[in-house]
Amino acid sequence: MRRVWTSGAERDDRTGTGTRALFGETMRFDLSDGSIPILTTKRVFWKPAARELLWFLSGDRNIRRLVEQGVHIWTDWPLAKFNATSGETLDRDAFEARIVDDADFAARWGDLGPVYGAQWRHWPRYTATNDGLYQRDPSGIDQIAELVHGLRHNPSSRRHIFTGWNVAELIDMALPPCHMTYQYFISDNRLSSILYQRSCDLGLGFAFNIFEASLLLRMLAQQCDLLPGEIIWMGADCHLYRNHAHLVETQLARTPRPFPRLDFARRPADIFGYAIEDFLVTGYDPHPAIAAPVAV
Ligand code: DHF
Ligand code: TMP
Repeated sequence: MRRVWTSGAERDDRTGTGTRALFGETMRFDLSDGSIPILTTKRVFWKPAARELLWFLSGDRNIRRLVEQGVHIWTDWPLAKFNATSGETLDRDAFEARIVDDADFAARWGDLGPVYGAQWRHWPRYTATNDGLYQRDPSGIDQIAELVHGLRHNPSSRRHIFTGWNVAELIDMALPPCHMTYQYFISDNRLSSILYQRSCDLGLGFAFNIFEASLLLRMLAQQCDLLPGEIIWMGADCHLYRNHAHLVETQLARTPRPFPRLDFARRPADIFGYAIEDFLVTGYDPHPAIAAPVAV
């Protein structure tokens, strides 16, 4: 954050907010001691982040299940679309109440398009029919199930990858995936991962992204009887929004504390069987939370 803030290039951006950015940055975190990177220079609400990961893994693409659980992080994008195109105007609370109370309204306005969960679990596949046409297989390819199968049965593979970057469907997504490609590597019975993130909001999104990628690594390791290794985060456009000066300067003035540790309450039957109660985070003693506006 310090390097981006002091030496990043000033850039205009899609949201009109403006950023300072560096391109091509790497961070490495050693997870082998059971620690988990939840930032300590501000309180990170790790439960909403864990709920987001579980929502991705369920294959869902509608904000309704998130909103029902009190997770508001995806509401602003469908809300902006609603206010711009429906002829009605609602504030955030009223929009979320309609999403929860009215299933038809949620189906119409809460859908984000074929984002993360849809691609992770149901990447579209087309099969040839007898008349030489192609027909869409409605369930698609389950990249996560295939990943687990590959980690278990072909540990030395160099193809342990899943991605949300479905070029043909980007146009239908509320936002093209930011944390877009995950790759895994097994050595000495330890599972490591690289996350490639094309665009990173270091003030808000990053804290969620690095925690969720680490949590997923730990879940995969548990399911495949592996130990946790290292997580390597690779960010392309790494930026701080100009209106996050207060957040940045406050975080930079604080001294980081040790990361907490993560344990599991049980071992679920498969990678899709985890619930929020299974994640036991201990020793998390962060500095206070810092509110900051999200650029929509
Ligand atoms: N757009 C931008 N500009 N930045 C993002 O980080 C971002 N992230 C998205 C979608 N679009 C985005 C999805 N993930 C928050 C965190 C993650 C997230 C979206 C928003 C967020 O607002 N976090 C606040 C509040 C957390 C809470 O309410 O629980 C934070 O202080 O961490
Ligand atoms: P972009 O699509 O124009 O790159 O805008 C997406 C913004 O959201 C950008 O600031 C990066 C940020 N972001 C994250 O940092 N992490 C995330 O998980 C998501 C969804 C978005």
